Amino acid sequence: MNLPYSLANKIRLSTLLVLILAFTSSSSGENTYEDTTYEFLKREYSLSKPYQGLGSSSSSHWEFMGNTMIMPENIRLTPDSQSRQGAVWSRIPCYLRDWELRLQFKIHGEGKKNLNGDGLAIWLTKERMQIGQVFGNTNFFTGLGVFIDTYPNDDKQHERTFPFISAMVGNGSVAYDHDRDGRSTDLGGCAAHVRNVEYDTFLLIRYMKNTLTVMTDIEGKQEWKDCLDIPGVRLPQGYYFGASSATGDLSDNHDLISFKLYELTVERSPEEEEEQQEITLPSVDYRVDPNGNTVVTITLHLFFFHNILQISPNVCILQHLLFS
Ligand SMILES: *[C@@H]1O[C@H](CO)[C@@H](O)[C@H](O)[C@H]1NC(C)=O
Ligand SMILES: [Ca+2]
Repeated sequence: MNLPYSLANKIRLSTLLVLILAFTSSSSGENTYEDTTYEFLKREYSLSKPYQGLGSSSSSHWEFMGNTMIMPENIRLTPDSQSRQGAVWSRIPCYLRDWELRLQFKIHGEGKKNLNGDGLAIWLTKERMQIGQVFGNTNFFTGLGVFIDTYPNDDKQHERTFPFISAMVGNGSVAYDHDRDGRSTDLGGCAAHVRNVEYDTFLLIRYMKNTLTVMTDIEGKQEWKDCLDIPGVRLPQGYYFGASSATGDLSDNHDLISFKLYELTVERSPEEEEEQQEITLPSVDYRVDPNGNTVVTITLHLFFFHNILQISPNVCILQHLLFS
């Protein structure tokens, strides 16, 4: 090849960036994470069999509403019948800075593919215990919503496969557009075949140092697979965890099996401490372009760049590939 020197260099640099992204995205999550954090299960924010912390007495840590039924093996947010809505909400506001939620759920029903709905949502919001149009919760919410959307309402473009997992940060004045599956507000996501599967299905939501990470374990392989990773997510303290679900003309059983919240211990600089205090309204530093996610992708390149030095085996492979 007879490329001008600077162009060749540019190509080499972008190859490097692409490779860095490829290597780090497959391994950085677990590697850097396990070295720097400690996990503690927070029982007051968790739910597991036989769901004793869930009830209508004010001493219980969780409350339920709508069509929710507490069964021996799961919490059924909706049964497989039309126009049902159910939710569970923590009574205790969350003041944890860094946390990880591991959720076991099961979505199943009689309907054939894409003749089922509507899905399940996980929340960390200012509002709680309000029935509404967003998977059984109120619209114009303030905080984080992670959606397992099982029905394509806006399927004209066919560019997404459903079920589709996405996330949104609301500030109270932005609507989730249900008819468009939240496309104008989502921060990205992934297709996830979670419905009517034989094996156990899990979702992981991690909020650590203002980065929101969502992973799935839905293929029966006992391993986490990346779904989305968004830096610069700012969530105030004192919001409530919840899970909700709704059916419409189409339906499914939406079962919550466990909701386990872990506190993560992360070292912070005094500046980072101060920054956290100042957050009063949820926001995201980098908005996703509705036609693609270039903005976030570029940010991820830079975000991961300094981490590469910690992953020495990968650096050796990179050097081998680029300079041999
Ligand atoms: C809420 O978010 C929207 C969209 O990001 C933004 O246009 C609006 O200014 C925000 N509202 C406040 C009060 O910050
Ligand atoms: Ca939908």
